Amino acid sequence: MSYQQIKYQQSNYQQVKIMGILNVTPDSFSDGGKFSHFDSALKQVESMIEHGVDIIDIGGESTRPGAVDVSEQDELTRVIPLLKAIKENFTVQVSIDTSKTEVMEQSITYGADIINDVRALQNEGCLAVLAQCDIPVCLMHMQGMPRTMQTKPEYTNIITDIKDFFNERIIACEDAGIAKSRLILDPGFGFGKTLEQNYQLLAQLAQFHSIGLPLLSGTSRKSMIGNLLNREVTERLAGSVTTAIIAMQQGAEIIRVHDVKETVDALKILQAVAQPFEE
Ligand code: 9MG
Repeated sequence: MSYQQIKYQQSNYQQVKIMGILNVTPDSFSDGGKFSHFDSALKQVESMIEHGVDIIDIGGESTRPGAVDVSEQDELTRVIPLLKAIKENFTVQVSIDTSKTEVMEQSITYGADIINDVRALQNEGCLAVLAQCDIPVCLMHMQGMPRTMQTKPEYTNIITDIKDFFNERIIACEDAGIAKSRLILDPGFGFGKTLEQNYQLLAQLAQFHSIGLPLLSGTSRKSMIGNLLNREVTERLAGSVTTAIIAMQQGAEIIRVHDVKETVDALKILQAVAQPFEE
């Protein structure tokens, strides 16, 4: 089903969850490292909760195009104290955006609710770590690696290529002892995709429902918005909310965003028009 074919979505959008982004890297691409300090990060969490966030996604490694690798120790230092503080002070769900086994292990120990891995558990040891617990895990598609992924992304058919990747990762998870029911799939907007490919993916996101797992969509403030609209990162709110709405209409269940308040407002409007009305 393509976006053009969707007239009235069956969903009433009650299942949609908003995931708020909390980057704790000095070079986080759209907040310029503003929340790299502990106290301001906690204030940001408080504000996102006030505005209706469901999940906070903490990331200690920048995955923006061209980003350099971060050491395990640096990532642990950025992520774990914050995870502990959120768990001590709030009841919100916390997702940890990491591809490192040690960060996954410690995060699980300190109460992480979801592991969000942009490398889809392909790093050595990750499958085994996740097999030892029972929390959900998001498997994201990426062509290449962050340093080089935008060089020349190529697909035979972007939808079927990504579906093949998901099916291969689902089998790898099941073989390692991770139940399929724990998995969330994410096509990875901006991760090894051209501008046109990103919009093709967004238009056809609903195609991935045939795999039978929840979908996560993350377009917030990305270049696919900035390059189409010719907008700097600080001017991408309208584009971010619009792409979030389209993802929800395509049935995505988790929407990863910077602008929680505005996205929650948009979701409430979708929910209101999805209510049955008397004729
Ligand atoms: C960490 N991160 C950055 N962008 C992302 C996206 O689109 N999806 C997921 N799951 N994680 C992302």
